Amino acid sequence: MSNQSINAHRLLSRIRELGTIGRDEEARLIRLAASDTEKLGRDLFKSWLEDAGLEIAVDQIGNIFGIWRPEGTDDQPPLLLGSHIDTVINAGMYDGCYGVLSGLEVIEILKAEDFVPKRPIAVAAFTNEEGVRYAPDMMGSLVYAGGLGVEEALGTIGTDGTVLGEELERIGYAGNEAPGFLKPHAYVELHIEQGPVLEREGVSIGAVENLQGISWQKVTIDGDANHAGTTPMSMRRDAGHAAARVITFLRERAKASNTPTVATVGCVSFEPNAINVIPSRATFTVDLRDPDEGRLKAEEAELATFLNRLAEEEHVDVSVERLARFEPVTFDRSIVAIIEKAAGDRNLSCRRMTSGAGHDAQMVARIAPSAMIFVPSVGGISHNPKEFTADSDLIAGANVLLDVVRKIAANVE
Ligand code: HGY
Ligand code: MN
Ligand code: MN
Repeated sequence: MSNQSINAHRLLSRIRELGTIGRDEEARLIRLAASDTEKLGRDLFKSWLEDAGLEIAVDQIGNIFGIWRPEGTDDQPPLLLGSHIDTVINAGMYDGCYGVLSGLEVIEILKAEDFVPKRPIAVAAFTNEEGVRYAPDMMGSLVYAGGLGVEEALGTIGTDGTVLGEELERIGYAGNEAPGFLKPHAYVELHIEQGPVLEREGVSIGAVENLQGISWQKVTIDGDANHAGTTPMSMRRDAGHAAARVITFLRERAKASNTPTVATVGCVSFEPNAINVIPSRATFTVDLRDPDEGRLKAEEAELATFLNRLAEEEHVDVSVERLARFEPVTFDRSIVAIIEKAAGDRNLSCRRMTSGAGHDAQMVARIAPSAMIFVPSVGGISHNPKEFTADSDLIAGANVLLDVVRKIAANVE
């Protein structure tokens, strides 16, 4: 067992410092991809990469890499660590940032001691993991893994009408490196669980062996605006009511199923959005997830059938736009085993698990053996300012990452 540990004070203070960047007047944390506030977070992360003496590279989709290339390792592909520093709206301060800053911390610790890796070690902050402003989510790592063309990604129109490529230019993170310029030997991502499992079972470390499939769609329902007072119920083409039926359909189906299927409608808007006008248009998003691809496909088909029936019954027009679709991913068994052993060597309880959330690791897994390490989320809360992980768990997770990196980087098999 290694007796070396990370510098807990440095890691925790960086997590807290980055957590102050991008707070609005109500102190809500909002660092949406390629926004002014995210630029400030990127600048801070880059300054820490510079302080650590790492080579810095930014690719054309704005992914930031800090690379440690010890003498004589250049003929080997790097071990890659990382996650993301963009956030959702009114976010917690650990989601993504914990993995990026722990990756940097591990590199700094190994660099400072006489550890000589057999390969370079790098840490990445991937662009637009959250997908809140520009869909799909995990976009930067998807482009990096060759799953989406960089020009197509840069041309993405945001929920605010901006163009991603122009925003990256504007904030100074439209890099020169071609996506995938740095092909990794392997990828390990440390992340908070964002769910209730580890805390409920009193387990310190999650060795994540797979990640569920994700289906994002935008649904637009068109009816007729009409007077709320004069229009008899039988004469209405009420887009708002039709949308409400879909939301209820999705929730009741997911709740009634005895499978891990989850369904969420996170965004809803009505037009003209006036108290005394029957909505002419309803626009909303549908997030469906399931660890089983067959079930996920079946849920999508059930929704499509319901929407057709709804159009008939409510005399409305329904259109659907695909925003994201990722199949379930299985991570690398040998890295999962290394994670389990590293946890055991530190006398930390550990269990294998599935990730309910999407992560950059699911994209990097397309081009290199990848796996994830989870630490507990208090109350299973995330994507919420109440998101919290105890310092002791944050430190334990980063120490497991340190040992996993030491193990993988010490060999060239
Ligand atoms: O949607 C997700 O699961 C991730 O937070 N982007
Ligand atoms: Mn995340
Ligand atoms: Mn997230």
